[in-house]
Amino acid sequence: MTATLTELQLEPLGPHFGAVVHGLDLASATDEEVLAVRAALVDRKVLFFRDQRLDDDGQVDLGRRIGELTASHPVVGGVDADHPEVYALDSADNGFADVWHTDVTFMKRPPLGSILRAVTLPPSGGDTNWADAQLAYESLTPAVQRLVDGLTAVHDGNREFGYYLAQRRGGQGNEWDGELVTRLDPVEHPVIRVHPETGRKGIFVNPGFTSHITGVSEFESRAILDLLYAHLTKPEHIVRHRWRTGDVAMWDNRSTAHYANRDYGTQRRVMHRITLRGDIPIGPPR
Ligand SMILES: O=C(O)CCC(=O)C(=O)O
Ligand SMILES: [Fe+2]
Repeated sequence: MTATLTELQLEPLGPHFGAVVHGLDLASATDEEVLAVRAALVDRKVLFFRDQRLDDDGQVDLGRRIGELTASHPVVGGVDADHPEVYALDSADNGFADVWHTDVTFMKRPPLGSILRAVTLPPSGGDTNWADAQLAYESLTPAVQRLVDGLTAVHDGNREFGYYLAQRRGGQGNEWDGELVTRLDPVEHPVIRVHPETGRKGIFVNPGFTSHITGVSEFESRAILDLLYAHLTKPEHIVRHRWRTGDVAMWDNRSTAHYANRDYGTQRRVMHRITLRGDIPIGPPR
């Protein structure tokens, strides 16, 4: 039997990065279409699907067809008892993401990818931006690439999420990678990550969770991180999405960072996310 290669209708959002997938209903996609989406995810790094009709169950079902789901978050429980995999970001509950970050890099195995659905949107504002961490690495000069290639950084989730452990769940924690997380111990990851599927290198530090680079002075760490962040978030490396209800975004969390604009005042904005289980980040060979 010959395998059929399903062609998606992809509208690229730039020469390298981001695409809108047209003509695909995620709730009724065929296995071939799901495989094609999985391949496009690695290639375009962030995909957008308009006019979808997913609810929480549909979002979870879709995620399970693409990969293995994690719990909602290492320390934040699911949106309700029936959906322990769904993480809700609700502006009415202090759910904001207006710091550049890659999801959950403060754990040993950060997610492979995330699937985000717009549930309630403000009349305007609340756009989300993604940065292409591979394009950003590749557009550094070779001398700076050599400097950062061998570095390791510490990621610490306590600044953003320590209070959940301290207050919200009475120190109970949540489950991640089959273990109950009752403390957020800092973890180390390579500053430059080699993508496990393509071998491409990308910047894998982020202002949300990276605390410092190891083996250099605090001053050097700050300066190197600031250089990498300023470079990562150059407009050439960004796509920006203006949400409509029903939209779904899917990103490769191994090769991108993202930022949700907080420019809608006291209006409500609610987003539901699921994350796909990832692997331990690997750096370039020494
Ligand atoms: O609210 C958004 O647009 C993005 C939130 C976020 O950082 C995430 O879902 O991982
Ligand atoms: Fe995020």
